[in-house]
Parts: sequence; C-alpha cells; structure tokens
Amino acid sequence: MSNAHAAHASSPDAPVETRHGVCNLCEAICGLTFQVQGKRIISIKGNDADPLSRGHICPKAVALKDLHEDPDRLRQPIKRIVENGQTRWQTITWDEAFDLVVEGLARVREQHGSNAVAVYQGNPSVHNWGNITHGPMFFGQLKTRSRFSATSVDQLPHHLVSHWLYGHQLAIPIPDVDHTRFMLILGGNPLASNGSLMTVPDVRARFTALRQRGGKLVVIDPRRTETAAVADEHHFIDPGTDAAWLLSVIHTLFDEELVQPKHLEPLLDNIKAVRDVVAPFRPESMAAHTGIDAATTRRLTRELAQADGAVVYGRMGLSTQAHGVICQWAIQVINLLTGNVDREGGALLTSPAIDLIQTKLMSAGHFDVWRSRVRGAPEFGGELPVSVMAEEMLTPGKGQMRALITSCGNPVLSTPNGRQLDEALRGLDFMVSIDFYLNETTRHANVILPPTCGVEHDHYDLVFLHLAVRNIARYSEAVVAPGDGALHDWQIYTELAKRYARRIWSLERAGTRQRLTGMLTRGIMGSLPPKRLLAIGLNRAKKGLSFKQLLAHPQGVDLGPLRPSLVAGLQKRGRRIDLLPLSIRQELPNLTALFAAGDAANQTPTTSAGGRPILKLIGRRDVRSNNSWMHNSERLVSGKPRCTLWIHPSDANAQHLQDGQTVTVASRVGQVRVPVHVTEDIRPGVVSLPHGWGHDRAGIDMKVAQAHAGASINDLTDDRLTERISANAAFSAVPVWIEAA
Ligand SMILES: Nc1nc2c(c(=O)[nH]1)N[C@H]1C(S)=C(S)[C@@H](COP(=O)(O)OP(=O)(O)OC[C@H]3O[C@@H](n4cnc5c(=O)[nH]c(N)nc54)[C@H](O)[C@@H]3O)O[C@H]1N2
Ligand SMILES: Nc1nc2c(c(=O)[nH]1)N[C@H]1C(S)=C(S)[C@@H](COP(=O)(O)OP(=O)(O)OC[C@H]3O[C@@H](n4cnc5c(=O)[nH]c(N)nc54)[C@H](O)[C@@H]3O)O[C@H]1N2
Ligand code: SF4
Ligand SMILES: [Mo]
Repeated sequence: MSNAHAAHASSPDAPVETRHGVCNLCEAICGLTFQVQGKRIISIKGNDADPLSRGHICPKAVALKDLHEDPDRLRQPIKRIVENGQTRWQTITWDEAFDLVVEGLARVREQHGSNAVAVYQGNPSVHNWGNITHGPMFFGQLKTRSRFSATSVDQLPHHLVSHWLYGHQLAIPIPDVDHTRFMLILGGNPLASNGSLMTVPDVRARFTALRQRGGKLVVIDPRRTETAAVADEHHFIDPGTDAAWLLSVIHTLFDEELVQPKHLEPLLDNIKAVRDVVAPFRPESMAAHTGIDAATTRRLTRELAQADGAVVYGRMGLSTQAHGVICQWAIQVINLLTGNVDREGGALLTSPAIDLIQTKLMSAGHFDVWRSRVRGAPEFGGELPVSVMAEEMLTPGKGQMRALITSCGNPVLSTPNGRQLDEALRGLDFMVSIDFYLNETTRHANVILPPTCGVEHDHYDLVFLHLAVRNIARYSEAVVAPGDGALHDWQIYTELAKRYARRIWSLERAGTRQRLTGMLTRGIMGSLPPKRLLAIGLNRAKKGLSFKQLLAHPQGVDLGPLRPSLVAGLQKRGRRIDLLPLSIRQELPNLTALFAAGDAANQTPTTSAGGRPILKLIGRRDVRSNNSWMHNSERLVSGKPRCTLWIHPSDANAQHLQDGQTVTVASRVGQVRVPVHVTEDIRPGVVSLPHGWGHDRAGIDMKVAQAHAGASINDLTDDRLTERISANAAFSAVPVWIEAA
C-alpha cells in the first residue's frame, strides 16, 4: 500500500483526489480519470489526455465502482463444507486456505500423477498483469500437460496462423485503422466489443475519420450489427461459410490478375500453389452457399486490391467456427497477396515498449506435439482445447483429470456444453478457484482464493499494448488501496508457488542443485512485484523509456503510429513466408469437397428429429455486458432484457412466434428458455443469443445477476462441434430448433 493511500484509508473527511487509471475490462483498455475520497470512488470519467483512448469510455467503466463496492464480492478465502447433504461456505484465513490448496493438489498428484491436476485460465488472466508475471511460476511447478484456457474458445486460430506464417504466435498484424482506405470486417463487431486483436478504443470516431478521408468500411455478418450500421456496406452471410467466401476472394485476385504483393513478393513462397488450391472456389459457385452474390464478391475484391492501403480483419465469428483456421489463414493470404501486410494503411506489427516476442517472454508456439487422451485433440503452445476438458474428467482410466485450478475463468458459462462441465466439476477430487465471486464455476471449488479487483492493483498492459492500433506505454498505480489483508493475484501465485514447491520437493526428493535454483528463482521473482519487473524490463529493452517516465506520465506516453517492421524482422532471421503451411494444405481438399463439389447443403439436415426446422445459432455481444461476470452491477443489467433470441420475421411467422414470447430452444446437448426478439437485422434461418448468461444455477451468490439470470448459450453449444484443425470451439452455426412456445 502506498503512503498516499494508507494515510486516509477510511477517513470520511479525507480529501477528494484525482487519480489516473485504466479500465481493464475489455481489450480497449481505456484511460480513465477517477475522483476518489479515501477508499471511496466518487466518479469515473474518460481521460481526454490518453494518447490511445482519447477520452473514450463505455458504461462498463463506470461499473468498476460497482465491482469495487459489491457486497457479494469475496474479500477473504472461503472453503466449502458439506454436512448432511447441505453445502455451506466458511470464511478461513489465508494461511489455512493456502495449506488446504497445496495439500489438495499434492495429494491428487501423488495418487494419480501430475497430469491429473488440470488448469483453466480465463480471459481476465491477460487483463491483469500479475497473472502474466507471476502465474507461470506456480503453474510451471505443476508439471502438468492438462492445461486449458479461454484461448480455445476464442483466438486460437489467429495464433496458429501467425505461428505458421510469421514464426511467432503473437506476430499478429494489426489493422492500421487510423490510416487505411478500405477495411473489410467479417465476424467482428468492434462498435460493441471495442475491438479484439485490435485494441481500438474510440472506434466509432476512428471509423468516421476513415470514411471522411475517402475510405470505405464494409461488414460481412449474419447480423446487421452496430458496426454494420456505421459502415458503407453490409452483407449478410450464411454462418460458417466465410472460408468458402474468402477463398473465392483469393480466387478472384488470381482470376482478375489483381495479385500484387509488392514489397512482400521476395518473401513469399507457394504463390502458385495457392492459385491452384483456390481454383475450384469461383464466386459464382460459392454464392449459393454464402448468400453473397458473385458480382458483389468480385467488386469488393477489386476495391480491396485497388485501394491505397486496405485490410481484411476477421474476429470471433470467424475464429469460432468449423473452418476458423482456414478463415484466418485466408485473411492473411489476401492481405499478403495485395501487398497490404507491413505497410501503412494495411496491417502491421506493433512496437510495444515491452515486446513479448523480442524479450522471448512468450514462446513462439508449437502445435500438435501431443494430443488429448480421449479424443486425440492437438495441443497448441502447451494447452489442450477446452472443448475436451469435461470428457477428460468424466472418462475413467489412466490419466483422468481429477483436480482443477481455475483462475480468472467461468468455463461453466463460457465453454461449449456447459452442463456437461458442471457435471464433471461435481465429480472432481479437488478444485480451487482464484476468483472474487462465488459463481457458476467456483461453486464447485473446495476453496476460493479471492484477489483484489482492478481498481485496487496497479496496471501495465503487457498484452493489449501489443495489439493496439497505436503504440503507447502507460503504467497506472492502484486507484484505491486494497482492503486489509487483501492479496493481489501475483501475491497469491507467489505464496502458492513457495508452499507447493516445499510440499512436492520433500515428496519427490529433487536434487539439491535443482532445489536451490528453483528456490532462488522463486525467491527473487516472487519477492519482486510486477512493477519492479517492469522497471527492469524497460531498462533492458533500451528503447529510451524508463519506469520513471511512465510514473511521470500516468495518462500514457505516445510512441507513435504503427510502422513497418515485419519484413525487416523476417529478413533478419532469414525467414520466408510459406503461404501454404502443411495443415492448411491437408485440410483444403475437405473444404473443396464440402463447398466446391456443391453438396454442403445436402449434408445438413433441415429438420430436427421432431420435425422442427433447424436454425443456425450464432452469438453476439452487447456494450453493457462483459463475458459472464459483470452482471452483478445493477446499472449494467437494468432496463430491457439483453439475453434474447434474435429471429427473422419469416422464421418467427413460420412457427407462429410473437416478439417477446418465451420459447424453448434445443440442440443436441440441451435446452434453454429465452424470450425471442423478432427482427429483420438477422439473416433468415439464423438465430442469435449472447453468451455469459444463465445465472439461475443453484448455489451461487451474485444477487443482482441472479435477478437478471438469462440463459446460457453454452447449454446449447456442442463440445463435439470444433474447428477442424485446432479443435477451437465452434460456436457459430450450431444446429438448434425451437421446441415449444
Ligand atoms: N457461446 C459463446 N461462448 C463464448 C464466447 C462467445 O462469443 N460465444 N466468447 C468466448 C470468449 S472470447 C471468451 S474470452 C470467454 C470468456 O470466458 P472465461 O474466461 O471463462 O470467463 P469470464 O466470463 O471472462 O469470467 C472471468 C472470471 O474471472 C473473474 N475475474 C475477473 N477479474 C479477475 C481478476 O483480476 N483476477 C481473478 N483471479 N479473477 C478475476 C470473474 O469473477 C469471472 O469469474 O468466453 C467464451 N465463450
Ligand atoms: N461489450 C463487450 N465487449 C467485449 C466483450 C464482451 O463480452 N462485451 N468481450 C471481449 C472479448 S473476450 C472478445 S474475444 C471480443 C470479441 O470481439 P468481436 O469479435 O468483435 O465480438 P463479437 O460481438 O462476438 O463479434 C462477433 C460477430 O461475429 C458474427 N458472426 C457469428 N457467426 C458468424 C459467421 O459465421 N460469419 C460471420 N461473418 N460472422 C459471424 C456475430 O454476429 C458478431 O457480430 O470482445 C471483447 N469486448
Ligand atoms: S471500452 Fe469500455 S469496457 Fe472496454 S476498456 Fe473502454 S471503458 Fe472499459
Ligand atoms: Mo475473448
């Protein structure tokens, strides 16, 4: 606790002070200005002086105050006690909690081996830097291959494609939104999400500027989204067919002699091979699958190829579908073949102050070095896809997972077939959650370890400054002092690492030297807070930026627009870009059979077993919602219900449904009851439900969320529907039907 914070911790007449901080809820990481009085937050506003977010703010930032004050937020460890079939939770000391956790995990490892202990790390892991700096110390000690994260319900295909094409999973070219003259967005809705793998706060103003300088914005989405509403053009597409459409764009580039890699030409291998594999994907024959007519496809391809700086960008709607890897690969190929990678107005790598690639803090990635036990799904970067997590817990045999650590995650609501996972978690020998809510997932834990919340810890964005549309550096001190005895995530990891090492080493009789080096690293690392590591990192980076400077500029230091660096970097390493990596080459014939041979439509049933019309389920995001966990803020959930099933009037009429009526939606794995919203903003045959809802499960303690429970889309999504190469979850185009009104 800093002295300034300690002085007036809880005094009612403490002076009102202004502090700079950030909102770490979504990838935009907007700069904020707080008015605080002691530990009380009085107001939260966007910071106009922030070089990236420029004063932008959304309703979720104001809800940081609600999170801070939330009486349901856990502030001390609790343990689950079951007596006479009744569950109750008891507050315990940190000391007791750590001992219980270490003993619980060590015992499973002793009895069943290290892979019996699984880890799931959720989305805020990358929004709260202490998890990145100190988490690996603990997780590494588990020596388990049973590692999972939200990556495999999200951006996994991007990492895989960047790993193959550019040699590093984080070498993801970012759209140069501020300079491009043609932007084509598929399966992303930055107006609601504020961008992803493209940190782009204030995106509405940025798109307005794009159009004002004569540029064009085009959106392809099965829904008319908030982003489509501000675009020049929007085209509805049939969910799950984007790969076929993108291949038809590449086809057109060759067919109309628009391939012009320019500065990239000397680096590209296999251009001709790409031409051959896309030959069957004529826009004329893809139109029946995608719903986008050939003339439009050809015109958009020409406009894209001829613009002075263009970029294709695809996000969640593409990554989480059956052909997600092909989609993300095709996008890179289009950007490369039109000479738009590593140039202003196209897509560029960023130059963050702490570069996770250059510093080797993040590995380049590896794929399919081992596979999951039950289904044989491939690992990526040391993690298995979370679609297989439940079956690995439920299927008996050698290697069955019997213990779980969740951190920053709510997989019961966020991974496919959530009910099955619920069941699997119930059967575990031991579970611990590092989380400040008793929610749908953590209710299964034996012990919950609650860290501080966002405004109570300092922040430097190690991840999203890597993905931002402008280079900046920004360090923020905690806005308010944490509660007495509260621990940050990094402190929890440090303590777990220390105690677990002691417990396991006495067991495994590690060699003296191994013990000493281990103790030394943990001792040094663990005793240094993240900000000390940042200071050391900045020093080593030798980019002329010091921690002192960051402290002096809490609103952020502008490091300028994105600049070309990818080509130079590849040349320096003697690396070329293979446009047709092996896994892609092997998968393409399946796509050809499915789309170009023309019988995709014949393969999918059009009615359910009960004779109901099959609809294709997709997701959506709302600006007032943040994945599964900000629903305990009254100001975010009040007003009209947001967890509604969008359906086209033609589908509603066919089944005699009225707007607002509650229906039962069913899929192979389950059912939910939700109100329908009849709207022409969705393609016929498609329905849309947001994710992160379903707070009506027993035994949780989030009173506001429970009162606005909604239903979980992941009680419908299917753990067996996965992306064909990476086994990322396939959330788009899940077959569902309306069972009964
Ligand atoms: N059908 C469908 N499913 C989806 C998606 C979709 O579009 N459709 N989207 C997917 C995507 S992109 C993602 S990223 C995932 C997200 O899914 P998850 O990562 O599994 O979960 P979140 O909903 O982000 O929940 C975050 C949890 O972390 C806790 N938490 C918040 N901040 C902190 C912190 O600083 N420290 C700790 N220790 N805990 C904290 C919260 O209380 C909450 O329990 O959902 C995925 N699921
Ligand atoms: N307000 C808010 N902001 C968020 C989040 C949040 O929960 N709420 N979550 C954050 C997280 S974790 C992430 S990963 C990002 C995600 O950021 P985005 O990807 O921008 O977010 P989504 O709104 O999920 O956008 C996916 C779009 O894909 C469309 N879609 C679905 N299926 C298909 C398809 O088959 N083809 C095409 N072309 N489109 C399809 C959907 O209609 C939707 O508009 O958002 C982040 N920001
Ligand atoms: S867009 Fe909203 S939720 Fe995202 S960082 Fe900015 S204020 Fe926070
Ligand atoms: Mo995400």
